[in-house]
Amino acid sequence: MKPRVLSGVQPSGNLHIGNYLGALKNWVRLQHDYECIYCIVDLHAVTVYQEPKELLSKIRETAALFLAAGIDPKISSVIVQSSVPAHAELAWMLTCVTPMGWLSRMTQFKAKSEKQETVGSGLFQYPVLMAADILLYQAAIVPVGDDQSQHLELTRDVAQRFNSLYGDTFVVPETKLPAVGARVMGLDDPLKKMSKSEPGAGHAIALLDPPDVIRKKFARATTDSNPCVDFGGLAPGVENLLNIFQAFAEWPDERMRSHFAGMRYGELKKQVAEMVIGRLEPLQSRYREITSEPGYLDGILREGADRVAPLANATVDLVKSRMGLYVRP
Ligand code: ATP
Ligand code: LTN
Repeated sequence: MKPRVLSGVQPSGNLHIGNYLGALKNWVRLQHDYECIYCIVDLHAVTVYQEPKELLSKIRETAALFLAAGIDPKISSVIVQSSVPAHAELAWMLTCVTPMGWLSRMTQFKAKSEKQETVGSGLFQYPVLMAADILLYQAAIVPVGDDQSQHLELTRDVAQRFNSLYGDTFVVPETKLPAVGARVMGLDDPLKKMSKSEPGAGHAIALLDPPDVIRKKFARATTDSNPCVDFGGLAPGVENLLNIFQAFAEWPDERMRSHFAGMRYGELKKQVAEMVIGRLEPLQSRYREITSEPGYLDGILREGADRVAPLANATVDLVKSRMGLYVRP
């Protein structure tokens, strides 16, 4: 049996090249060597308010983008988190073994709760639900961007704590970060991670942005007051542009240096934009195909949920019996 991989993306806005380079691109590569489950984590998205009508269309859009990026539903399971109730069920049991102190150290909670007028307790519990997503399937590997490393450490701690309290139950998962593109920064502010929920029009390149919009956003990207690329002292904005290019082009460091050293920023921005446009073009045309076929997406999501539900239910029953809860005969 192949080891299992699980990962997820929130349907909380427009997916961007950070999501692609940090997560989706790696997911596609792992499909052939592992049994993969890729999840649209709608229950995570509602830890902050989402407009109901928009959320539903974002769930569908995110699923279509998974497929357009190259996730093959014949070999990988694509699921919507809330359609497999065992995620929420296991999350409750794990909540009971997770000390509040561990959760209050999470930097994402601190950052997100600062932006809210009232903070729902779901936002605090967010990493426990994420641990449940992973441990439910006994996943060995979790491919994510760098911002999720702390949540993954917590998942490992929760698994180990449960195993030591109740006996060996969970596989303790490993984090898998991409070599380049693990942390794509905002184009308007290269000190901030590119994020779906940042409002600025020039902040992120969405996967469905048309070529002209991509060119404009790169043309306006923040650099510094130098005229050209100097590898001896790269400004964060310039380093970010080079990283984006390298992650898409998959060029080695030496080629990057010899090609870009001394290049004027205007030309650098043009070349990065054309690289990104060229790489997104096949994804965008597959997206149009997928979304023009009525019923196709729902069929994939139903199949995915049907395929994984028995695995998920078996773990919930195992956890119940370990904890001494009643397991329905
Ligand atoms: P939100 O702003 O709603 O929190 P997000 O843009 O941070 O959204 P998530 O749904 O939280 O995106 O993340 C999905 C996946 O994309 C995760 O694996 C995450 O690590 C990765 N990811 C998100 N932003 C980046 C980024 N800027 N660079 C690299 N990877 C990223
Ligand atoms: N918290 C993650 C999304 C997420 C996830 C997961 C990632 C929810 N459940 C399980 C990997 C495995 C984020 O990207 N913000």
